[in-house]
Amino acid sequence: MASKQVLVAVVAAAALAVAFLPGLAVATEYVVGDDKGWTLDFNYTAWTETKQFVVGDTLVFEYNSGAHNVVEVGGPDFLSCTKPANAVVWNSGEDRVTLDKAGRRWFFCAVGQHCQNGMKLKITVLETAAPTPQPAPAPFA
Ligand SMILES: [Cu+2]
Repeated sequence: MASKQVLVAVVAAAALAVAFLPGLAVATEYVVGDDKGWTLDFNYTAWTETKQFVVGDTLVFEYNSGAHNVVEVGGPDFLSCTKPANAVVWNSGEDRVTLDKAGRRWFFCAVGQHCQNGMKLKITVLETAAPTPQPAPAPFA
């Protein structure tokens, strides 16, 4: 019986930890594409759909520096895969981009036809993590 009580306590503690996690606001580092990195033949749209980006988080683009690069552009240039002359370009092969403000950001690889072939990443950065549902407040007594 004692072991069952211990189990209940552990489960309760874990539930509490999960419930308070969003409040900790720990900056998260996202390796773009996870173990695949920044590459061709990867669906970055699907990748972003499972993430929630918040101000203070960091994107890390990992790739072979001779094969790819990372360019940050505006929305219209993102759609047309156009790299403006004044675009910010990263090419270290391990580029860290801090998400320092809320809003949309657009990145693509400007090597060859990589952008046209889907090597592009669009994200939305939130001011704070989306709130988790809270229990309704107790009615006034
Ligand atoms: Cu590329």
